[in-house]
Amino acid sequence: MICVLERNGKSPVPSSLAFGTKGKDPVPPNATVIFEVEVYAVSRGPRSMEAFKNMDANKDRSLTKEEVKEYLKLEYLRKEGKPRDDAFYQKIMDDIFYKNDQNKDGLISSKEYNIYEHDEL
Ligand SMILES: [Ca+2]
Ligand SMILES: [Ca+2]
Repeated sequence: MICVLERNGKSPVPSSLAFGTKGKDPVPPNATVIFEVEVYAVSRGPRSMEAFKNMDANKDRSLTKEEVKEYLKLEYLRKEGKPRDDAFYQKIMDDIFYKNDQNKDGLISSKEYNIYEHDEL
């Protein structure tokens, strides 16, 4: 099991920790393997009011599901240069609401968002 500490970008892994002296097709022996790490969700990035404001398109200090989803779409398009399918954003958005929408009114207020500011997410 390789623990990748770097969240973003590429993490070089020495051959001793990767496929070793034998290699593993298509990795040649003693190769240093670059694992590309996918960023799972915007919600796992640094949380700040900055991000909240970016998501809050109409500036009413609460996030609707549509606002969060639109933000995810833009973020992934920016990062990956191509859109994902709708179900992908839906899943992340559901997860964000599950964790943040404490009173389950379908909106994330700035207060609800801040409660989890110290969360590892
Ligand atoms: Ca809003
Ligand atoms: Ca709420």
